[in-house]
Amino acid sequence: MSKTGASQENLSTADVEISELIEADLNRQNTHIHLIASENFASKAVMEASGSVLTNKYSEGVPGRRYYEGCEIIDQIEQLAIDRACNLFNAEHANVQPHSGSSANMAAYLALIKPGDTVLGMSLDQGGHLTHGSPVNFSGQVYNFVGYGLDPETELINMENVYEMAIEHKPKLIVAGYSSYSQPLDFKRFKEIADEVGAKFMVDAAHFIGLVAGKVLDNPVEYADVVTATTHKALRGPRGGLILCKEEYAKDIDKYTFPGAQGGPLNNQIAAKAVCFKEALTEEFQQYSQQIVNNAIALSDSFKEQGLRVVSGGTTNHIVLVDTRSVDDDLTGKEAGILLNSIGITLNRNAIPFDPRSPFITSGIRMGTPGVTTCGMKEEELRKVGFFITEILKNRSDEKKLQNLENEVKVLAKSFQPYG
Ligand code: DSN
Repeated sequence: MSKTGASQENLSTADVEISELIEADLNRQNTHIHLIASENFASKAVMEASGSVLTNKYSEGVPGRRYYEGCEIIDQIEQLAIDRACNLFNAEHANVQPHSGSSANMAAYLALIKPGDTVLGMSLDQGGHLTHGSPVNFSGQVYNFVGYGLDPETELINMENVYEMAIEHKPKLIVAGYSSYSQPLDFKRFKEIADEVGAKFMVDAAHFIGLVAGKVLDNPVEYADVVTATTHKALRGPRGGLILCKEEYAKDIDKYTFPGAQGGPLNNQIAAKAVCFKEALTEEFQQYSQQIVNNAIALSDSFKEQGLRVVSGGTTNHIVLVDTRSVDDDLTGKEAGILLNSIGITLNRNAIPFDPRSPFITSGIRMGTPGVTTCGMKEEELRKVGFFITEILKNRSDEKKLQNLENEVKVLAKSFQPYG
């Protein structure tokens, strides 16, 4: 039995290379401090469902209306996942089939707008996501995206600016949501603006849906026509996507998920999503979600106390974005990320708003607290992590100091292993 709880009995003889590489990544997960904001550690129950025999079944269609025979059990599993998702998010309808957040966004766009339509979304370089109109993504090629960003002074979304852009560009759809923004979204105001210009309103909640499930952030389902999400970030489920919507969009969302954007659903992942929704319906999950935010605030405060600049002035969710130029002008996000990973702290380089460097180099590092919170870290540990990161970056030419810091990072990581 592997330490993951999944049997490697067959794999270790059938495919030694893959088996050993899985064990190697388990070791990496157990020996680093993980601060990638979009990652988390799924429970063994979730992983058992994900690694189950359900991977063998085709079930194109929706529960009760399939193109394949033999879906009686799959129907029950998918219906359970749908019912739990609706219950968890107080949604009128859920589609649990999207393979990813990008597939979910593709299906939502197909259901809500036509190719060539104008969409107002947050620019990638200001904190949005690739699927919010980046020219290298289908979204930017198929639709006419116009990007709103942050106020250069406050580094906050300026709703007056969103309003002016909506009046000017008359979008058919307004998208709220981010992959690196740490402040609240004013769903009510977004919806008012969408109504005034005759646009539909969609929220891409992939990053923060777990905090919505944990009742720490406002629920966008109350305001948006469609909410898309992933299940593997703060929600702590398997890799996958999810769409929640008002009943009037249910048929179109189902139709444009399959056959519009995808073929057969991944039934093993759908079962694992159902398990994750059950876990997220507990009081323990609400405490976990609150701890994620408390931990992010502690990390952000620790950076500020040590003189580093936290973008947007701090955090109110799970994300902390630091301007690496506040360590020194020459330090790039790329250099910082690579160095920190070599010492045992894994995070990602990230563009900061108005970043003069390219997206591959950047002037920022993005951190998130869902993973370390799953591992049991609290505010005290996050302040320590903030201290380690700052010291590593400030002393990056001092081999001796770096070696001492690496030893301290290892000790801390060992006490908070995801699968120890
Ligand atoms: N690329 C993911 C992230 O890291 O935020 C979102 O899809």
